[in-house]
Amino acid sequence: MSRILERQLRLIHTSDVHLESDTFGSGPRGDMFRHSVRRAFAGVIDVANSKRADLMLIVGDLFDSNRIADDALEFAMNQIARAQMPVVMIPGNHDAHDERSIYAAISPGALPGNLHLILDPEGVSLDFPKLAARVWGRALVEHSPEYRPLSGMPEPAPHLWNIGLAHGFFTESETNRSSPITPEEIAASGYDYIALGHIHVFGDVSQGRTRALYCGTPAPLYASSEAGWVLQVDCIPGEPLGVQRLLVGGAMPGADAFDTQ
Ligand SMILES: [Mn+2]
Repeated sequence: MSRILERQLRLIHTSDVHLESDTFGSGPRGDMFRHSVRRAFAGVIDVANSKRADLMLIVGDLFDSNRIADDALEFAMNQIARAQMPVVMIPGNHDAHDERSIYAAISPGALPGNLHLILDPEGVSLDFPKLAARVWGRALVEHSPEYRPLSGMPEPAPHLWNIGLAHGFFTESETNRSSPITPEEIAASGYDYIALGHIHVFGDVSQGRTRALYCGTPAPLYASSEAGWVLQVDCIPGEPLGVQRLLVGGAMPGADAFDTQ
C-alpha cells in the first residue's frame, strides 16, 4: 500500500563545520581562518532562511573539538537561534558526547528554543507533526569500529517523512574503519532520507528507495574547491526526492545551484 503524504518538506542538510579548529594555530592567521569558518556557518543559516527550509539538519562535527571557548559556543548557539525553523543536531567524532562533551556542559535552558540536540547514545526519534516528519539520530560517544551509526534505527513510520541522521564512514567492504555505515544498512532502513556527515565532500550513497547523501563541509578550508556547500532536499509527495547543492555565501554567480539527480 502506498503511503499517503500530502505535505512537502524542505530540508537544509549541513555537517562538518569544524568551528574553532586549533589546527590553524594561534595568532592573526589562525584567527582569520577561524573567522572564515564562523562566517560559513552564518552563511548556512542565511541559506536556510532564504530558502524557507522547514527543517535544518546538522550532522555532527559542528565543533572541531570539545575544547571550545564560551564566546565561540555563544556564537554558534546565537546563529542556530537565528534559523527560522527547527534544527536537529547530533554530535560527531570531533565533538563526541563522551566524558568531555561540550554539549553535556550546556544547561538545557541555555539552548536555543528551536534546537533539538540529540544526546541519546541509543538513539531517539523526534516527531514534527506539523511537518509530517519523524527524525531519528543517535549521539556518537566513541568513534570506533564497534560503533555503528545506523544501528538501532526504528522502523519507518507510515504517513510520515522518515529521516535519519548519521555521522560515520560509508564503506562497501568490511574494513576496520571507525563508525562504519554500510549499503545494506541504508537499504534496510526503509527511510526516505539519511543525512550523512563525516566525509567533507559531497557524496551520494543512496540505496534502493532510500536517498543517503554526504552534504560536504560548508567551511571554505577543509576540502579545497569541493568545500563551501550545503544540501537542499525537497521531499515532494509522489515524487523522487529533489536534491540540490547550494553554495554558501553565493560568492560564485551562476554556480549557486545545480541538480545532482
Ligand atoms: Mn567527523
